[in-house]
Amino acid sequence: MQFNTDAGDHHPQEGMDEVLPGPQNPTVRAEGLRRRTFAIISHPDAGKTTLTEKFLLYAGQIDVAGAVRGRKTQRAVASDWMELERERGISISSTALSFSYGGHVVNLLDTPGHQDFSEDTYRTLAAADSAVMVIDAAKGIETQTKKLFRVCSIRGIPILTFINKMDRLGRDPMSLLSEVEQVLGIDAIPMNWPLGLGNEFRGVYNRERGSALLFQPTGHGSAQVPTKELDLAAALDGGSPVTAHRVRQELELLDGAGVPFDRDRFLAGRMTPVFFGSAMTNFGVGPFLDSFLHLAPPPGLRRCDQGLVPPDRQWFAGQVFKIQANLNPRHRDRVAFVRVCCGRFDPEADLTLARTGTKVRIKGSHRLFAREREAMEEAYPGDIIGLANTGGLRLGDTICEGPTLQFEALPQFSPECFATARCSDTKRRKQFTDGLQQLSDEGVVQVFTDRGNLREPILAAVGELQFDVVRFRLESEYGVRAEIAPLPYRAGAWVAASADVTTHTLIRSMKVAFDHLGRAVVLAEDAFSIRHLQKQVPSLGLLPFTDNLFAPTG
Ligand SMILES: Nc1nc2c(ncn2[C@@H]2O[C@H](COP(=O)(O)OP(=O)(O)OP(=O)(O)O)[C@@H](O)[C@H]2O)c(=O)[nH]1
Ligand SMILES: [Mg+2]
Repeated sequence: MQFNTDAGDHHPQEGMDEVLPGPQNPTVRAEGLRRRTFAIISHPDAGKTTLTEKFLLYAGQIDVAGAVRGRKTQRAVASDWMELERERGISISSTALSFSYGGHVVNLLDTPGHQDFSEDTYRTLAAADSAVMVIDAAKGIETQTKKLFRVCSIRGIPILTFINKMDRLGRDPMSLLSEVEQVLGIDAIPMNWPLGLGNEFRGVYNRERGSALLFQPTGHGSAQVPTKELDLAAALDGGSPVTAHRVRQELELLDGAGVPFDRDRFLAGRMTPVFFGSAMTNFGVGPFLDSFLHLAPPPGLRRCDQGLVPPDRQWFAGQVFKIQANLNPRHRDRVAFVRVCCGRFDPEADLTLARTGTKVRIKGSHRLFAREREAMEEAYPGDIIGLANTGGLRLGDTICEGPTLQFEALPQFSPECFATARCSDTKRRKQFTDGLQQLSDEGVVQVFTDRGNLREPILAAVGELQFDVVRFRLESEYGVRAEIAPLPYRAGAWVAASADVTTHTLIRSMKVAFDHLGRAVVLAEDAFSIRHLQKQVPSLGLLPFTDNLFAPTG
């Protein structure tokens, strides 16, 4: 997959940096300031879901944390709720968890790390005000981390770094810090420092407070760890002399380097505060959560087609960043996840869908906690609302009160994997079609029609694993067995509306298909063939599929 990471693409248009005029509301401002809305991101397997789970444990939201690759007797992970996720122990779809903690309303978004699901991760990042980047201490900065980091930095999303798995012998903490600085090109400021590594990891030293926290292991990290606060000398006394010597040297070196933490630089995405810990054993999770709430920004200005929208604007506006059906088997419905960008959300208010100018009727608004939900009668900037049964809403849509505005479009990636889908049971054709329509609305796959073979639609996805998700979800949610057979295409292009592609002889091995609006697309085995056809038959007006991280609204 290719990314357009050229920061030049993101230059705001003239006049786009002006803050929209209009009434502002002090209650909305105060409520917004209490919100912390963030995404947990990283390369696969760094421990995002484990850390999410432990945040919930420390925030008192769950009593016992389940292991990600859970044993049957343990409570299953709250955030990986999909059957397929539990089966494979990976996150497939992002999850929203809202809860109150320490006077804050926390909206946590756990994202999948695998690149086949990265479109979902990127859409979710568009709903976050900050990000927690999890790094596996043994692996350092991995490819997916780099890509995610770049998007955060282009979007100006502040990042906090959690170096995880310190309970295992990993890389040297100093070298991890310099890797963050070198590879990501920002200052990395350790807020705490590990006391011992691997088996000897016993606590962290808080550099700001000048005191150490020592942890005591508990069974499988399912409960909060008992913690003792000591001064450094006392904390080091209990461990090995070698560790004590090493820690003192490292702390001296860090103090000598003398780069202080600078909140403005952090908020501008040019500095990341770094925390060490182990999500599995809970070491360092509690202090990290507390520092996170203290450091992470509340909702800020959001860019729309008319300028920057302040969060405390009187009128509500929000954006759909995720759609998911069958979140919970008890309510087999379709939920649109809306991020409140400004104003107070009231389900009874007069709301407009900006794309069409039509009214939106709210049939159920919920606070989400993974697959669980509860009715939500009001929401403020930063909140994530789950709107049930919203057939008319699409990914990226803005709904608003007062004068119509539209938020920046969500990122879109070009599909690089294609396959045909066949319904094995002709009696369940309707469920097959409905299921595919839903998965297409969710952005899992795109569905094209092959007019020469109407029974076998063509699926297009960013990564192969999405086809497994389609097969699995068709069966578990729609009761349909589908056969999905790979096609050799790797690239595609839209055909200009006026051109009649069927009258042109296509290069061998290309295919014409049609999207849900009846627009023609050409599929080919590589991007080269598309470019060749573009040159040969310019009248087709081919528009190749591309990644679009910052598509203009509209
Ligand atoms: N030793 C050790 N293992 C950990 C720690 N945190 C997570 N793990 C393990 O790492 C594996 C991956 O953890 P997850 O939390 O599923 O990772 P993830 O980042 O959510 O993975 P994806 O969502 O699939 O990208 C699991 O086997 C965890 O038990 C840790 O602090 N120490
Ligand atoms: Mg996960």
